[in-house]
Amino acid sequence: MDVFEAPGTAPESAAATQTAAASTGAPTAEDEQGLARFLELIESDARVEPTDWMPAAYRKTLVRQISQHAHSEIIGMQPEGNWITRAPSLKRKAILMAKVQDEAGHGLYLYSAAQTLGTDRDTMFEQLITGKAKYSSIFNYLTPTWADMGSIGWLVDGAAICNQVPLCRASYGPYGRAMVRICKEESFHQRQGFEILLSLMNGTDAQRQMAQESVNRWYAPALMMFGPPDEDSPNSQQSMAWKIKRFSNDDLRQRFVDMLVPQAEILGVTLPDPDLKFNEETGHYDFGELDWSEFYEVLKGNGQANTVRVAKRRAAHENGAWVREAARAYADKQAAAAEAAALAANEMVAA
Ligand code: FAQ
Repeated sequence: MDVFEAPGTAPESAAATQTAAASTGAPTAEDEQGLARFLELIESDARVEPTDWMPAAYRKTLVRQISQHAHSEIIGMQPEGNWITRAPSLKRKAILMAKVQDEAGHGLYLYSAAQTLGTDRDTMFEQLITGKAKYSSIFNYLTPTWADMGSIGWLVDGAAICNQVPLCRASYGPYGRAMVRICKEESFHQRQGFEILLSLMNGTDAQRQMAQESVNRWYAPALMMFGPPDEDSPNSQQSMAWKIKRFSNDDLRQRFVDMLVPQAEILGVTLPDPDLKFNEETGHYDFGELDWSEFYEVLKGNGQANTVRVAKRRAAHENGAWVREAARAYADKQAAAAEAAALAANEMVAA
């Protein structure tokens, strides 16, 4: 095994080398010390911080996952943003606006965490608006009914919590710390979604039907948010060895299903899976096969809304150019004023 691979890594992902070492071909003494310290941090469940030595592949994996996560939050504002003007009451509108604003905030923490790894925000934005970057498959589904605001909160935020609570212990400090705040807000998001569905289920027949029809559409895509089955997940093993991910995609999916069943009973909705059944032996709910061809089609850009989601983000980015320019001009002006004041103060001292 190459010394620059973390324990348990697949040898074929030989990219686990520090940049400096890779450029000269041979690891330096500093790299070797850095690696030993890195492995110690991982093994002792301590945090890796931005100034610590880390393998280049660890850095790359983090940038990939954190930037995809940030993009998901930003694109994820659209399906619900679509309902802000049509929310059924002032109270619902205020809650939905607050939730969508939280998602913008999550995106910003996550972009900041990715920036600590040396990838600048403009590069990440560029990757998103040119369609090169991935974001969660779930946000390529449409939201034709108000009940979809309930399903997104209950199912999508519910899946996000199951996936993200373990990420609070991610080995990379800035990511884990960002996740703590994000998870607190996601818990509120999930409850508000549950409460929308509960209100509809306690309403008229038409409202109950609307809630059930929405759950029928969102259930399977929400289960796919955890990523492909473990045997088809190229990144899980390495990410778990590095303690970025703490559980496999299938383990988290199972937790999610186990969590949903009793909540669905309280709501009075039926989860759309005829194979869903409690297994006395395992103590978990067995569930039916998911249609993974749909997942891969969405990833390829052929989901219901891929084109419109990226186009909207690109337009928003371009329309906001003047704000970025104004902010930059203001910052330059402030910096010039501070420099002039410092110069004047120095001159006074010298006089
Ligand atoms: N969608 O080897 P793995 C939210 C890709 S929650 C699209 O298993 P990994 C809150 C994967 O990137 C949603 N692509 O990958 C909210 C990889 O491709 P790559 C965001 C997916 O990284 C709620 C390939 O498939 N949450 O935003 C998906 O070990 C409501 C092979 O997969 C996070 O991002 C997918 N669902 O595991 C906001 C959580 N799944 O990069 C608004 C952090 C997999 O090699 C409204 N991320 N792929 O080209 C993670 O935990 C992981 O990255 C996984 C994927 C679990 C998503």
